Amino acid sequence: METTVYVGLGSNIDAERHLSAAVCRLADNAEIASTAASPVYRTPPWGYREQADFLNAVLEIRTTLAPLALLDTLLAIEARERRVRGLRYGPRTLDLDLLLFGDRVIEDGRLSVPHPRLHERGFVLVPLCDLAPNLRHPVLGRTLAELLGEVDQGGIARADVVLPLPLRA
Ligand code: GSY
Repeated sequence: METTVYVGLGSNIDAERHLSAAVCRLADNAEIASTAASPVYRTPPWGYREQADFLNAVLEIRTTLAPLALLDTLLAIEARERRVRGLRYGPRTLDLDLLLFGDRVIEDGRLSVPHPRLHERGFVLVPLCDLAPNLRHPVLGRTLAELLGEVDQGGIARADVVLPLPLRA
């Protein structure tokens, strides 16, 4: 069974290269298909402010992978892009966040879906709403467009970056 999943991408170290690499690596996976991508946004850092702006985007994928198998796939892609888990909110080559997995609510030791901070972050909601503004948050029951109306979107702007899509028809 295929599930529609939304994955957040973020980077503030050689960001264009790492986001593009993430899209290509996902395309290499036979269990991930039919992908759409949001525009890429330049966003001010959230949390620790003394660092470079991020590039953020969201991918819509369809997958036959189970949630934890998809999580492992995302972690493996982060690792290939030399992601080092240092300062909690510090600079990073690549962050791949599993935002929504169909309408599933998952609380596993390793994985919380919907992503627990999805509804607080403009850098997630702006690109997510480009793809699915009318989707309802499975826990909060509000549409993503409604949630976007309540967050700070200051400093978020379209970046002149195009991700290497489409992946696979
Ligand atoms: O959680 C993703 C990593 N991250 C980001 C990000 O992707 N974008 C912005 N703007 N700020 C961030 N802070 C962290 S941590």
